[in-house]
Amino acid sequence: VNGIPNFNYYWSYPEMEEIFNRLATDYPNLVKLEVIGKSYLNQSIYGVRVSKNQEFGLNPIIFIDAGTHAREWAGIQSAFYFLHQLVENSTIHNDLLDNVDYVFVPVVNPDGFQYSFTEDRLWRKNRHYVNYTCTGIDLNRNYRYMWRYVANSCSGNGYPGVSALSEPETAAVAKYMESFKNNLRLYLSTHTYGGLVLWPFGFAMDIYIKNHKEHQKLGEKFANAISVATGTEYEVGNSADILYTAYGASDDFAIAYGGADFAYTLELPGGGPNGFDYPQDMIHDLVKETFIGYREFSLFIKER
Ligand code: ING
Ligand code: ZN
Repeated sequence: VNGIPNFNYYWSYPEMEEIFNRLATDYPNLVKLEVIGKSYLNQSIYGVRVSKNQEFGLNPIIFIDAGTHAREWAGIQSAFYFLHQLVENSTIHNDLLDNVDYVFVPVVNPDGFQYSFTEDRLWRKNRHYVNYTCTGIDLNRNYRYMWRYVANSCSGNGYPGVSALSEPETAAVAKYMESFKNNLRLYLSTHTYGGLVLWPFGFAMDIYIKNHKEHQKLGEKFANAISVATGTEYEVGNSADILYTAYGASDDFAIAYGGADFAYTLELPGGGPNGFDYPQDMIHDLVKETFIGYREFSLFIKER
């Protein structure tokens, strides 16, 4: 079962859609596939729920998304591998499915992803046409908590849009996430690149989430497990402190509106000439490595 699907190359969006559908058909007792909304260009955005229970959400929920930013392909593969392992190797990973339910949104921004696949490898935002000079809203500046119209023109990479949740992609994820509010314990947003485990809040340098010590400790569990297994190092810390401040990011939203107790933005290691081009023949090792870290998150949620 390992190796199907093949993690040695970057999949196109149609290929991913095929895999979603196959997982749902092949594992009806484990997987529920739903279209949670449509992108600006009317593509389906998928939610994939994984649970051993027929009734979803009796257990604590881990919500994982990826592909918020178009060019961050390795993050998508990593979330996909986690999903694939839980479903297709469910016997081996039985411990991770006991008492924990999972929600995946593997590609938040399919329009941007496809554009980065075919037109501009380094595209980040969605494909919302704003005016003749400019296209695209940064979806990770468009969430509702502490959303600000920062003086950042639409041509910039961090353009937050005209209002919070103005974009169909963020609106879909927000609504979907809020539907799990009562049981959402951990939110993970997978990005690239930098080798960082970032915890909230991102909107200011001196405002930490109240359980920040626990965030730091759990983040270090992820980082240490990977470091011991492969030697890859992650830095763990507050996003504003160790990276930069950002208004309207999804992890802050997950805490403020999603009911999550824990939230992280993961920046997987960089690779290739521009950092976003993690070499295809190394993706399989990368996703196996990140799975070792995800496992720690699961065990923590399960045992707490
Ligand atoms: N990095 C994140 C970004 O949206 C981030 C980092 C997340 C900063 C949350 C602050 C808060 O800019 C990437 N690679 O997108
Ligand atoms: Zn990103």
